[in-house]
Amino acid sequence: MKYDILQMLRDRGDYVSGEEIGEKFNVSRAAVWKNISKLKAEGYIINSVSNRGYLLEDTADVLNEYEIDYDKCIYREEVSSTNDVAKEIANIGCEDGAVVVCGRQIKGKGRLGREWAEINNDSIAMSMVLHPDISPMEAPQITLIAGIAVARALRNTAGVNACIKWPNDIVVNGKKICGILTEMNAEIENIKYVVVGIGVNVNQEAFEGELKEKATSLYIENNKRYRRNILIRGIINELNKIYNQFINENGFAGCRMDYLPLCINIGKKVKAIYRKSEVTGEAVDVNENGELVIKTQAGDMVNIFAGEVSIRLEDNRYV
Ligand code: BT5
Repeated sequence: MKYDILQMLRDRGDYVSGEEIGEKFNVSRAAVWKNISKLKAEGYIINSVSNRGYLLEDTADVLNEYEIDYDKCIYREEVSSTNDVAKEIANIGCEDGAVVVCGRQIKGKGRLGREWAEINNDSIAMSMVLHPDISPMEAPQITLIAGIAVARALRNTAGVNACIKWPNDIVVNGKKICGILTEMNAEIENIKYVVVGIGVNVNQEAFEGELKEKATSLYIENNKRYRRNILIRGIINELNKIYNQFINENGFAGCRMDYLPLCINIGKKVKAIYRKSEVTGEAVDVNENGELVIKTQAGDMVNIFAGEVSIRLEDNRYV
């Protein structure tokens, strides 16, 4: 009911009297008022003026399942990590493409036990559950295609020059705006499910500590606030599209041409660190398996399957 009233106010774009709303939904004016109060408690800004009724100020960045408008979305106000909630629902059994979104994330995870900064209704944490019929060896490719989806969604909805830093960072003007964490539940030959977790910096005005130098947000880039539900819908649409392409058109090989133009490593001097070994050279390709190909100074081609990659700057520093 409350969302029907919300839709009515949104469609009208002007004051609507409590009487008219009550008549439309066949409820008392007190019931209308109660529903309006619930909407206000969710964060919607609704002006009420006696004799005129209610007016929706449609500027609030409210996040809920109604706003995200995706039939396989689960919204939670607060979670430790959306990836953990997604794993819980995947363990019980859920559809391909189910998405968990939250308002606050208090124990966000990066790779290898690292942390993702706390989220407090100012940015996006979301996780999608997928059941790809691929080998566990190929699962890291899901991170790469998720990168394509996020970069495209940020370009289309916010107009930023989002690029992918292999394998899992989305960067704008050299700073990280999004990180992707792919986790899976698998047996040796067979994947039960994959969870793709995506964290996007949206409305943060500044970052503290080590993130000051490294991180950016859409607000910092464009000096403008964004509505998270629009970005989330954009990411879900792009992710579903590229995932279908991945499944139906030859895996990552069929998405590689979509990936390469977005990848900022290519042609740059890089240093790759995987476990304890280090390779330096020029990044020349991301091959059909999704591996970063580095040409060393000695002329050897080394394929990097996973790990950290830093890009060398003019002054010999790596970022
Ligand atoms: C990642 O790991 O970049 C993956 C981050 C995935 C976060 C999402 S949020 C939704 C879902 N639920 C989760 O619990 N996780 C996923 P990694 O490449 O290891 O990078 C982690 C590093 O990024 C940290 O050590 C920081 O240096 C940096 N970092 C942390 N928070 C950041 C932020 N908000 N913006 C930019 N950089 C950040």
